Amino acid sequence: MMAVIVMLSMTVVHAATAATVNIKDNQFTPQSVTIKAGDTVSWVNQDQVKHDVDLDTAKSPLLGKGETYSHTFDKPGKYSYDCDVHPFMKGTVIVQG
Ligand SMILES: [Cu+2]
Repeated sequence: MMAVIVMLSMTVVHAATAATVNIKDNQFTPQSVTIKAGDTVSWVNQDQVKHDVDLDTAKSPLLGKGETYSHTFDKPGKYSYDCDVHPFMKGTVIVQG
């Protein structure tokens, strides 16, 4: 029973997250992701230092190592974001209609 629940929840997570951006070595990788409206992007911090994801419309908390932040983009457009701690860290999410 437990295994069934785990498999189901994994399926849901996989379907919901269209793109994963790794935060490593003070970089967002990949730097640009393209998704469809309604899709979710997840950022995973793999660095020892804390980072955040600052979109114009939303902002993550400071993420420690291994922590994830997810955001769903409902409207098409080009969304630029950066890390408040390291303003040179920049990324883009392109949302297609
Ligand atoms: Cu940072």
